[in-house]
Order: sequence, then structure tokens, then C-alpha cells
Amino acid sequence: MYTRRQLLKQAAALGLSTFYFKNLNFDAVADEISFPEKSKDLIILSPRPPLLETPNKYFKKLITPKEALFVRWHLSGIPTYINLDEFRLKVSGNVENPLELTIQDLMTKFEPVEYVAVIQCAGNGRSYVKPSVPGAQWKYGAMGNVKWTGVRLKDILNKAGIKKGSVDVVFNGLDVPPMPSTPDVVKSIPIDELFDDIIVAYKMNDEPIPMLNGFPLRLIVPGWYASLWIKSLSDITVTDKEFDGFWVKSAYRVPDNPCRCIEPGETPEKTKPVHRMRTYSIIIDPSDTKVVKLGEKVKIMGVAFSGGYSVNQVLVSIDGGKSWSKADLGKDLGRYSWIQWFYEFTPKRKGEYIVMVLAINSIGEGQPLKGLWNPSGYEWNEIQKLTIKVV
Ligand SMILES: Nc1nc2c(c(=O)[nH]1)N[C@H]1C(S)=C(S)[C@@H](COP(=O)(O)O)O[C@H]1N2
Ligand SMILES: [Mo]
Repeated sequence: MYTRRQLLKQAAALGLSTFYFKNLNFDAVADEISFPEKSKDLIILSPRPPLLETPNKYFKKLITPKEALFVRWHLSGIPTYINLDEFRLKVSGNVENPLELTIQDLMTKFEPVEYVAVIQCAGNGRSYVKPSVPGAQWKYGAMGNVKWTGVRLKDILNKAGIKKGSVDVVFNGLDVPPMPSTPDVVKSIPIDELFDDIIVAYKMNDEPIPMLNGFPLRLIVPGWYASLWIKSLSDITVTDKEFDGFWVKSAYRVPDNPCRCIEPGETPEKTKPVHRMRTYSIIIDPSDTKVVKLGEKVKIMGVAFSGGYSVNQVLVSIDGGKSWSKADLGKDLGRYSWIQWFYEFTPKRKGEYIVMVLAINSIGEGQPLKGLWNPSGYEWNEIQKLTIKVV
């Protein structure tokens, strides 16, 4: 056994802040609650399990600061203390050589990979779904744009040696259900759908991942919705038959048809798991209806992204969709990052201007004028509208 001091030293040697040995306090009354490592102005949708939404103002930055990134856990039994001396990432199941890797193994024995990628909950924007659906009523704050550093899942699996006839790779984290009857959050990806850029990350924005965002390791599936990005990842299991856990078989599924949508109120006949993100653009500034004086210049900015394809065109309309012009695009940080867009105009008349934004990715995927409905309000990407009142 190590003493606390030795553990802290070891963590410091790995560049992991001593902060992670603090306990998180979730038992306080809701309005007194504050979450370690997180800004006080995050919007608390639920204190336990924590659902914290990022206020709009943070999205003016190209990279979302770690203290402002949203938080979403399904189970109240979230990890609050992790002993890095004992922590191992276990790789087992249908493999030649089962592995037990320390954080240090991952940092020193594998090639590091880094990129900026949008993390977005499949339920982002759910509060705007019409007609409304149950589930966390996120505005646009269940997303962020973050730099991730880690090692390729493929390299880990190659080291373990996947046996012939393998079907799924299953991911489990350190969080536990409050009661045995509640299904644990375990997710899977079919072997055939794995791609090289999936990583097991140990850093977020060049620092250890905050506890609430999945310290010490989390899966990053860039371009895909975050439901699969298992936090505090501790177990990778290769299976020789299809994995049928609750969170894959029954939750986070969309209608299995080309639009992944159905008529409101209907139940889909067949469903499939939520995977690649839809193209999306969001107006960040102004964040709501704005009043300006005639002759005053109006500046609008926002972000746009798409599931693994660069957004190379953002179109803005100021007349409710009758005509569209190109917005200026910001710095390109790669196809998994969001890109900032900027547009300005000087109103020539008094009255209301209806601003709309449409992103189009490199394979021509855009956004719908009317949101594509499904019973859980996943993948919402309806073209947003904002009113500028000119007086
Ligand atoms: N272990 C674990 N990982 C998880 C979840 C969870 O409940 N447990 N929730 C998933 C969902 S639905 C989302 S949207 C993201 C949220 O990541 P964040 O809290 O870092 O923003 O984590 C994913 N990974
Ligand atoms: Mo999510």
C-alpha cells in the first residue's frame, strides 16, 4: 500500500494533478451545491446524477475550457475517488493476451495521438424539440469543443490480439448503478465499425481529464455522439457474440430509416444505435432576440460541425430563409472540431429581421428546416431562427 503522500507524488510525476484525490460533494442541498473543477455558472439540470449545462457565453471561444464543459452521468454512483496506483485498464474477452494497463503504460508504451473534437450529447437541443419529448431538457449547452490526447483503441486491441470471430467491443466505466436492478452504463461498438481515430484519452485540453468528465481515461469516438464516449473507462471486452446490454439494446436508439425520424407520436418499427453526428450550426452571439438601432451594424457569430466531415460552407439568411449568403469561417482545426462562423450586416429598414443559419459539410449534408422527430429527441439539428428587431 502506498501512503497518500506517495500517491500524490506518483500522480505529480505523471503530470496528474493532486486534485483528483479530493472527494466530490454531492450530498449538499441543490442550490448550495458546487462541483469541484467546474465553473459556478454551469446550469444544474440535476445535481445527482450530475447534469450540468454549459452557458452559451463559453462557446464564443474556439476551445471550451475544461471548467465549463458540460457534464452528464446516467447513474448516481459516479466515481469520486480514484487511486491511480491501483487503477488498471483491463482488456479481456475474445483476445489472445488479456491486458491490464496502468496510466503510465498508456502514456509511455503507445504512440500518443491528439486532435480537437466536438463532444455532444445525442440529446443536445432537446428542449427545442417540437412536439416535446421526455428526457434532460438541454438547450444548446450539452456540447463543447475540446482537445483530446490519448492512444489509439486499435493499438491497444492489436496488443491484446483480437481472436477470429469477434463481434463487438464493449466498454465499461467505473460508475455503478445505485441499485442492482438498475442496468450499468455499458456500451459497445461492432468490430466492423471501429475506425483508426477512436482513442482512449488521458488528457483533455492538455491537462488530466476532470473527474466529472471521466478521469482518468475516457473513450473518444470523434464524429459520433458522446453517449458512446465511456467515461472513467476501466474495462474493454471483446465479445464473440452481439452484446445486448440495456444501454445498447434499449436506450440511445433512433428509427432505423434514412432520416432516422418518424411522425410525432408514432413508435418506430425498427431502431438502431445513435452513432454519427448530424450537421449542426448554432448561433452563439447574440444568444437571443436583439434590439438594434437603424444604421447600427449587427454582428452574428456561431459554431458549426458535422460528424467527422469538415463543414466547408455556412450560409446565413436575414430574411427568414428567402435568400442566403456565405458567412466567413474561422480557423480550421480539422474535421472533428467545430468551426466558428461570422456574419455582419447593416439593416436598411426598421422592423424584424429573421436570422437563420445553415451548415453544409464536405459530403453535402445540411440541416432540415423542420426538425426530424424521434421519441427521445436525439440528433436534433433543426435550422435555428433568431430575431433582430430594428428600431
Ligand atoms: N461511464 C459513463 N460514461 C458516459 C456516461 C455515463 O453515464 N457513464 N454518459 C455518456 C453520455 S450520454 C454523455 S452525453 C457523455 C457526457 O460526457 P461529459 O460528462 O464529459 O460531458 O458521457 C458519456 N459517457
Ligand atoms: Mo448523452
